[in-house]
Amino acid sequence: MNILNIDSRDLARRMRAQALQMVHRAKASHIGSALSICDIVAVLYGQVLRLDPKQPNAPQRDRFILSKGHACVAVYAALAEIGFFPVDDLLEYGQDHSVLMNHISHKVAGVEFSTGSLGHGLPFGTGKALAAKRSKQDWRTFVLLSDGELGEGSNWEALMFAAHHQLDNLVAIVDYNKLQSLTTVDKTLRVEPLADKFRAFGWAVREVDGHDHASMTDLLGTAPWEGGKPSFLVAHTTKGKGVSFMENSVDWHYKSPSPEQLEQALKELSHA
Ligand SMILES: Cc1ncc(C[n+]2csc(CCOP(=O)(O)OP(=O)(O)O)c2C)c(N)n1
Repeated sequence: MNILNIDSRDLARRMRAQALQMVHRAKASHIGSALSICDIVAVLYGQVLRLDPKQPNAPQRDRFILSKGHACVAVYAALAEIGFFPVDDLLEYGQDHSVLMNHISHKVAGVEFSTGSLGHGLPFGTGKALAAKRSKQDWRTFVLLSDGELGEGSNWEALMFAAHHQLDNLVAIVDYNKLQSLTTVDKTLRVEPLADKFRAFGWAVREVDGHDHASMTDLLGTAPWEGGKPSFLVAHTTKGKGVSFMENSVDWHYKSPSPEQLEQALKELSHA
């Protein structure tokens, strides 16, 4: 099974434009959360994951789980842009009876697991990684978490479990944008010292700029970094990345762009 080898920067640009239009059309929330992860998701789908859009359920595919399911438009856009389903279907996002629901749904081709209630992706991914080991399969599992999500205790059970079972076929990434829904992670429930915590739990840990495609391609493409240990990538990101008036602002956790704001955002992206 192949890596698609798609230009991830170009993919991320297309994903951002699609995500903005989807959220605007559906009058939905979470555009800041989606823009935060477009670069990470584009690197994964373009340069790292082994998959085939023509065979979404191929047994040898790598598994990707978006645990911060509220940011689903980034993943729906990526899946459509690389051919899992027609790009025109994105217009149905958030409409009545559409499978493209406002939190990620496994009814969509290419999606492994439905999330939205935070704290479920890593425990599920850990089970997947254990199943691959036990059945002697070489596919890998990647889980993308948010920083505020780490307040859910279920993650810390999974962190212990994965290290105990030496799941070096598991890669977790935290989208470390330092913001939650209404204020900073620091003011809500402090997670620092984050990298040291993961290390103390027995994981191999690396830190990266979560908008630097070359560094992320290198790191994610070469995991596991330490034999017998699961890998944790702390990706430092900006919530709302790519649209000046959305960057680093909690407003865009819930707000949906007006027609004028959409136009302005798309103009900025086209000049990026
Ligand atoms: C178990 C659970 N509690 C509360 C929520 C409501 N909720 C949605 S997003 C969010 C936090 C957003 O911050 P973060 O997790 O850091 O993600 P970001 O959007 O900043 O990437 C919360 C509390 C939820 N989805 N699941």
